[in-house]
Amino acid sequence: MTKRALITGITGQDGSYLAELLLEKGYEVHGIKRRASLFNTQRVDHIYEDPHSNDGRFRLHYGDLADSSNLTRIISEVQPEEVYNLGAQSHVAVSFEAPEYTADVDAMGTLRLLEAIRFLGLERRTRFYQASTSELYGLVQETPQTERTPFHPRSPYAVAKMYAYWICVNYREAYGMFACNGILFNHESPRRGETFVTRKITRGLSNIAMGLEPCLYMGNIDSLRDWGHAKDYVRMQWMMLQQDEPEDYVIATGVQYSVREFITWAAEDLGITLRFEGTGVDETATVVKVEGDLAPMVREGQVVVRIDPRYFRPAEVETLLGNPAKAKQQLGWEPKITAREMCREMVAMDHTAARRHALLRTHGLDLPVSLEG
Ligand code: NDP
Ligand code: GDR
Repeated sequence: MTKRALITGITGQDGSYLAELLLEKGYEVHGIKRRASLFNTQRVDHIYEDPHSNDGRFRLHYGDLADSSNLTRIISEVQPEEVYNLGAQSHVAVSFEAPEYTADVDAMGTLRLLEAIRFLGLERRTRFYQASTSELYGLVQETPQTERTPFHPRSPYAVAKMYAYWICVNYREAYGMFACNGILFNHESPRRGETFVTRKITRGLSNIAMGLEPCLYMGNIDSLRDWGHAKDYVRMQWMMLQQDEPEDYVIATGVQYSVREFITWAAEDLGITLRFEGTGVDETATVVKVEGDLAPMVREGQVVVRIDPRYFRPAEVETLLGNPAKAKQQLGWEPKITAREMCREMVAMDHTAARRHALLRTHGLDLPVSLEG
């Protein structure tokens, strides 16, 4: 029998990869998309099928995690065997600007979904995946972090996600729901949102390489992160819901790099060698060598990275490093793509886009370029 899955956040990075994976596995995939004034389905357009055709296994429903009657109606209509709650205001820096909205969507939104499942009498039938996060560890209590490391959230986003984590555990304990938390460390891809640090770097340096922007402005480049590839991580989201017992798992690579290292890699992939100089807000990265033909508009001596304190956060998570031993031992999960390989893939895509843009510009067809982050 065809299994039905419902994905919140299907238009996001993870939602799009998870939808592809579930379709490959033969699922009927339903997703919740928000109404927006512009199209926001670019990441899933390639798998969108005509909703009028009877065998279309991919369906989108308008909805919002802030709207419980809408969530209840969709779950009632779809009767999903699996719900993946990936929808969230997922930007940590933005959560300091919009803390109440972030709490409403990330914390209460999770409760609304769980309650809808319970209200409809599906709590023993519908399995639930919650997109938990390494941000829960915040001010880290031990390194590397495991499923047993205490939490100390450092942003309105992380605090909201902490509520979501515990309400998920609570519904498992109180109502016997098959509800799991995936405590996922940072994961990226060419589909990563443009204001997260890795994508900001690969896109920004690619634009600089093609002369579309003069300089990349960054926040805290000493931050250390455990970066994996989103494709590897969505596989684990599905695996968690196929087990006999619901449990929580840390998903990470177990390797850590700094934001500065990631900048160096992306530059390298464009044939640019950088020298970092100065400290704190005065730190810069200057070009010392350009090789190959990927960065025709870059010159030796050009400053391509500067620090802008606007991107510092009121409270920073300085270091994160996960220990994925439980996922490896119990589920046989291991990441296949390294952070270095992922950076190369992201640069390749962003460089192609920048080259196309530069070509349009030479023909007088210009598009705005934004390096906001
Ligand atoms: P994205 O920001 O790429 O996607 C977020 C998704 O949530 C988008 O589809 C967005 O819709 C949707 N969304 C936002 N607000 C609402 C709302 N009010 N109602 C319904 N949907 C909403 O995130 P990722 O794909 O990177 O992450 C997926 C989940 O995993 C998130 O919950 C995130 O917090 C969590 N996570 C992510 C990690 C990572 O490194 N990527 C690590 C750990 C956890 P729209 O397209 O319209 O904006
Ligand atoms: P993070 O990801 O906050 O870890 O949350 P992000 O890529 O935004 O930041 C990582 C680190 O880089 C530093 N940084 C900058 N970040 C951004 N966005 N822009 C900059 O210019 C910049 N300069 C330095 C940050 O300060 C930070 O230390 C992501 C999200 O996907 C969450 O939803 C998810 O839960 C966690 O990863 C795990």
